[in-house]
Amino acid sequence: MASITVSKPAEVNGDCPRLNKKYKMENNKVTVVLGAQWGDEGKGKVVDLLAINSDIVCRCQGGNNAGHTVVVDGKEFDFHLLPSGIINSKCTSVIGNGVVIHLPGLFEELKKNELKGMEGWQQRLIISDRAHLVFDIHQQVDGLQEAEKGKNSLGTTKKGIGPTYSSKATRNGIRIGDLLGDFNIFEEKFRTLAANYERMFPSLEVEIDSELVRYREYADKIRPLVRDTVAYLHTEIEDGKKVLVEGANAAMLDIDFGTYPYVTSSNCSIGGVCTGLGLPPKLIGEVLGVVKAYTTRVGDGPFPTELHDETGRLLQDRGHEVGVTTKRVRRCGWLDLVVVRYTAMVNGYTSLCLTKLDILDTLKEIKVGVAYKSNGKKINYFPSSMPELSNVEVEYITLPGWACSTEHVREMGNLPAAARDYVKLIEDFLQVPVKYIGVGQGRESIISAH
Ligand code: 2SA
Ligand code: GDP
Ligand code: MG
Repeated sequence: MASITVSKPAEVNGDCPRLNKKYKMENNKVTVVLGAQWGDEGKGKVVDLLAINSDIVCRCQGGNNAGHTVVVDGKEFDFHLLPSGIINSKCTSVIGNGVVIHLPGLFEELKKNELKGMEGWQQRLIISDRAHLVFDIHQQVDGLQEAEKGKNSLGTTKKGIGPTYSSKATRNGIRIGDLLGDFNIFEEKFRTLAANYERMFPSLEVEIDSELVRYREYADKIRPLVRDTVAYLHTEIEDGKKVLVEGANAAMLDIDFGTYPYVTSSNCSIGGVCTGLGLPPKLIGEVLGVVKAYTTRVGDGPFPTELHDETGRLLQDRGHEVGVTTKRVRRCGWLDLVVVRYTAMVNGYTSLCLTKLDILDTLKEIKVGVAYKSNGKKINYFPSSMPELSNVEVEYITLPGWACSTEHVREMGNLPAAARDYVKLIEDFLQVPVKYIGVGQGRESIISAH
């Protein structure tokens, strides 16, 4: 019998130099920045820093619930829908298909930043035609749903995020592409959406006709910015362009892996990068987890290491822990490594950026949560049940503080020994290297640790 030789299907692994274009593309991987806790870890600052070596910065999920702060030369910018790379004049910014866009909010944000000196965004902002629109009705519904829940409310930002992703999932959503197509079809879809919501919430006030007039104007304003971002990104990656992805919110707010139902309505972990931009997993390169040196949470839901004492207030004051979007005071607590180990499992961080180390400068002792006990027994999983998570007992390690300023430190070797020990504990526990350490708000306030 003749023997058949089966050669190794190298092309399948993408490592076949014969397929030159594909080979090159798969060696140009995308860098991802993700929040490793409950948000507000300082992702904006990290993205601004990495944007220096990037050509394209993308948002892949969430909407203007996010609030990302960038401080350059003492000037503070806050971004909600715009990628934080937008202030870098050599970067193109992409708002991907997974993002939900409130057009009035987007134009307000652009105007506000123009007044702060941002120029030329028209040439470097690209918006996906597949992204869903957040209407004012969605925002009203968000508020009404929260009010209906009463004491069980989630503490949403009331930016319409949940209702818009609900419309997307029930296939009643309206996309940017619909707005730019036949306006009669858009109008019909909008009237259906409004009628559905009016049936569900009789107190809802929708000025349908004036809203349609307004959206006809938005269509003209947005048209030059819209394109198929999937094809765009793949072509650019193939051409060797460096792509950076800016996660919004954070893994513990992820609709699947977060503290459900006290979560946002998108996948804020690594999966959202693939679905929100149309990028296959093999194009994902470095995944940088942004970890605040303590923990904060804004909105409701369990928070095992929360501090209701003087130390909690100190973290809140020194860290200026106030919501960038809603101005709500953020709840504060010790660093919870059980949380970060869990999000590291889900996200596969290749390195970490530890932010706001300087906020701990005045503490004599610092605690770190390292294990949970549930019903008196140590557990090796992260509870999915909120009653269980609310009742876990946290085991802490206590470390001495460094009790001096780290604000002006720019090299790892110049950090006080106790601060280096703090960083080492985090690395050892998570088995992920800390690549950057934040010691202040400004772009320059960073230590490259490796
Ligand atoms: P939503 O509005 O439906 O996404 O709210 C659901 C939960 O997600 C939380 N969430 C956030 N948590 C931290 N930071 C966020 N961005 C803003 C900021 C928040 C602000 O940067 O400070 O200004 O309040 C953000 N966005 C959503 C939210 O609190 C709910 O718990
Ligand atoms: P994001 O949502 O993850 O981008 O974070 P936010 O912008 O909502 O909140 C982080 C806050 O901490 C902002 O005010 C930042 O300017 C600030 N920040 C970021 N990194 C540092 C740091 O290393 N030290 C200090 N003191 N502030 C920082
Ligand atoms: Mg934020």
